[in-house]
Amino acid sequence: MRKVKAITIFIMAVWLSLSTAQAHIDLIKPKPMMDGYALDRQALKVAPFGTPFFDVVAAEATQVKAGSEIEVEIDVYIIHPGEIIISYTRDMEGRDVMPVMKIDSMDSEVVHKNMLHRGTSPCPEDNCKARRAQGVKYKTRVKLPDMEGDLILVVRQLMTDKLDQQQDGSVSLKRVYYHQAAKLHLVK
Ligand SMILES: [Cu+2]
Repeated sequence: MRKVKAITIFIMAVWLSLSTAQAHIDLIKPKPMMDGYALDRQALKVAPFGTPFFDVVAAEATQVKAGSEIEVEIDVYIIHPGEIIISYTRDMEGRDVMPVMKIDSMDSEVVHKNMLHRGTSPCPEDNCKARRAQGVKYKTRVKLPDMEGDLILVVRQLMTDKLDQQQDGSVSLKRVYYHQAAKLHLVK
């Protein structure tokens, strides 16, 4: 187990040093496990939580009422055309919310598991061109599942201008995502 973890961390370190794209969102509410500028703004590239080198199991959780509706607020500091998706998992490794990395064609729907919300990314002044922005907020309310215990709320930005058409017609989604997550503790 130890060896596997060491190898995973090594792969992540190499991967982080090679990737050039930086994070674009910052979850304001609820409080995220890792902020949107963490690790030189590289952290959010790492699926499913955007928390490399971070102990999700030991992380502090925000207490909320099971089955209640909470407000989610995201600061979008780099604009891209696309979507904001909010989902959840009870698996501290998030295996059931891993993103899809390939679709059959540009028309294929990107499916997300355990989804609580799906909306269009904000485009100030109807301009979705990729650019820096200030004070652009994405706010929504989501209804949490009616269950007790720890839950990870996952916020995902999907950038549709980063879809890569492949030779065979399929589309790679390797460059389209940012992830950020908050740990919640649900009580009755
Ligand atoms: Cu960008």
